[in-house]
Amino acid sequence: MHAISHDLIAASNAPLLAPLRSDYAYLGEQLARRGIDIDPVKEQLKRFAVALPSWGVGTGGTRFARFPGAGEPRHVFDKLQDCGVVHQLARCTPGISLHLPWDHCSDWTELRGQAQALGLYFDAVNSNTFSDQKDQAHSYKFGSLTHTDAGTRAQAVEHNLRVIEAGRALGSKALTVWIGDGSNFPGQQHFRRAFDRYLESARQIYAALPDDWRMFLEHKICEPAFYSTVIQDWGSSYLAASALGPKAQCLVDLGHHAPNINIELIVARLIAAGKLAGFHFNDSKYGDDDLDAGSVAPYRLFLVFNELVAAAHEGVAGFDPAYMLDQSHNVTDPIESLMSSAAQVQRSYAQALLVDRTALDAAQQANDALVATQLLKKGFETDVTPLLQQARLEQGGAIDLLACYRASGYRTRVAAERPATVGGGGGIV
Ligand code: PSV
Ligand code: MN
Repeated sequence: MHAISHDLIAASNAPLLAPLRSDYAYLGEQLARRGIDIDPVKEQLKRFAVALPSWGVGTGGTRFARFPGAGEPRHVFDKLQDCGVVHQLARCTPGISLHLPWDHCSDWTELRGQAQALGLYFDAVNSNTFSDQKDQAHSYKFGSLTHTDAGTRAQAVEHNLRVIEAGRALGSKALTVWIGDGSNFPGQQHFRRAFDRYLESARQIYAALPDDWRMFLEHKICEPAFYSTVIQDWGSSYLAASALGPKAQCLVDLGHHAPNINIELIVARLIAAGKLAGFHFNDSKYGDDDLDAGSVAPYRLFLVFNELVAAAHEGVAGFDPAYMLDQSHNVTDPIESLMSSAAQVQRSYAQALLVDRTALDAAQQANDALVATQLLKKGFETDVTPLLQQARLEQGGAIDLLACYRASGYRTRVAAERPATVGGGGGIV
């Protein structure tokens, strides 16, 4: 069932075992000097999981072009198989987040069974009302849940209800709603009325949530609407989530903010308000670039995790964020990007776990800015690679993700079975 043989993983790990043993022991020694026991940190890392976006295993694109890679997944079962490879080697990505109707499937039970056989489960389900589907009665060109036309809004609500149904069959526990609704011209949209229409639609979706589900509201400052969006920032998201009720929370996609915004501060605010749903991890230089997590600004990712670890450490009530990657892979093999991004997110978590919280509290209390900031740097600058590798090894994963994956020849193998899709229409999705 598993796409990569255990023998191959073992063969790839074999020459790295002795060096890892000594690197892990040395890191253990260094941490012990800081009063940190390495093994419990490793156990925490083993419990860490970040979900994979089903759309992330296909090559992305830009509005200019898409350059498809070899052996791209043809349907949701192929996507599952690729996600299975990522998890087999990285051992921290057991959840998959589907997007409907992109991942349409006629038999959810079969899909669920297939996922289980690969050791995977279904994380939050996402509803797509930002593009038109074949045969749909009303167009989303001018919006979906907030459209001026009641029939279009009803169609978008109905779609979300169907996504919840699919999610129930799959065992998901959350619905993520991101809408592209907004405007391209000043004056095009009545801001307050559009937000009211959003609430009216969202309430109907909220009412259909099973008791043990959450609804994740994802904000985004712009794109595809470039003048205004209805749920443009965490403030709008928070207002909506508060109006809806306790099951509604705010999802933070790292690429969906104004440049230079202090994301970790937003995260802290949402935690304090009990409204942090979770994350879509990716990285950016300019806008919603959807680059690999931590590839541009790893310190920012660490600072986000610093807030998360602090909240867990302080036992903030109800704190239970969902972690997911949301990236677009234009020039890399998506499996390689997803594996390394998952490890990067896990790395930030590990670094944040190493921050001396007692000393940080004291430095903050004493207004010792330099010591406080150095305490964070100490966590960030610790090379936690042996910790990540040892955690993966003990769970049956690969010490060197990239080398093992490339040695497996997986991409070449599936390329023979999956004909390349023709590149044509652009469009980042
Ligand atoms: C929108 O940019 C977004 O971040 C949302 O999460 C979508 O569901 C996803 O990307 C895919 O387009
Ligand atoms: Mn997103």
